[in-house]
Amino acid sequence: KPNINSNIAIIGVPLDLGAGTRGVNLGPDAIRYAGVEERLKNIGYNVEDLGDIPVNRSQAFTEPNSNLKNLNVISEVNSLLSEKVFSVMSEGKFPLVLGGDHSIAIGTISGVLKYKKSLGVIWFDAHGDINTPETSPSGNIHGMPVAVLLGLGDKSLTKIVGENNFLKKENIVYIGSRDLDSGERKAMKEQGITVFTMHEIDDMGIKKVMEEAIKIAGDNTDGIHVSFDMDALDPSIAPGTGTKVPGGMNYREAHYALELIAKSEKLVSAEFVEVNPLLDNANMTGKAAAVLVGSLMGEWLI
Ligand code: Z70
Ligand code: MN
Ligand code: MN
Ligand code: MN
Repeated sequence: KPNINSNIAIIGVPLDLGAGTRGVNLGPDAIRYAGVEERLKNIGYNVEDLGDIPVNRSQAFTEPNSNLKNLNVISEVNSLLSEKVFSVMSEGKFPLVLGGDHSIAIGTISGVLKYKKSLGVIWFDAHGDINTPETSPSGNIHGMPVAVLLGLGDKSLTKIVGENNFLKKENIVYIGSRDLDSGERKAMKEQGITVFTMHEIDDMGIKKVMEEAIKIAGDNTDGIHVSFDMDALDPSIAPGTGTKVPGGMNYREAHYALELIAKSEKLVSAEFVEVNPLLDNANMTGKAAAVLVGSLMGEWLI
């Protein structure tokens, strides 16, 4: 297997308060029941499941018309997650975070950034997740984590990342985009962020796209983090997600993309998010996530 940290710590984050649709809080268990821990052990990893970050739902839905819905609970969960990820990395372990809605990337990636100052991020998603409270059409914070990680947005979220700790715009790359808000397109253009939409995957092929993405995230950085939103996949193979967008990555493209990241030997952390068992078909999407984790960790590089 490729040279990836052989000690994995699984962290579940049963948070759905950043999404507009309920149910991704059930995602961590759906991926667990799909056998992710067994799979990793079979490849040869030492795996320990640290359980879930607590989510206090009694404080939720107090301001339904806010442009930062459930900000208080989401800030609290992400602060706890950030500390947990940092402590896991400090102990020499690989954090594998299971979501949950994509707002948890604020906690995961800020935690990794405390340990790896210059981090590259590969963001698989149909969406841009780079809205600010000013540009967001929904007020759903899962549409905002990239902005927060770059230092834009509400102070109570950017402070979790920390003033001198923000992600650098030249170190993030998107793959699979096909549903971007106009404010997001503007932000991406202004910041000069590399975006491989489905057009580039069709045009260049997934191999060439990944070679360039791995260069952007991996050259001159301390490692690569993979943030994988299950809606990057075509809804026909991942129906259990809240914001389905047709024309996504197919099964083999996704597996091959993650295998190339494994092969780069630069992977330091990962998260799989937006699995919604309430919208799924017999845990198809939870299983897809568990199998994709295997590919990312080098299951087929033998
Ligand atoms: C839209 C918004 C979104 C999912 C991200 C969608 C956000 N851009 N939805 N991931 N599943 O509300 O900001
Ligand atoms: Mn949404
Ligand atoms: Mn997302
Ligand atoms: Mn998405």
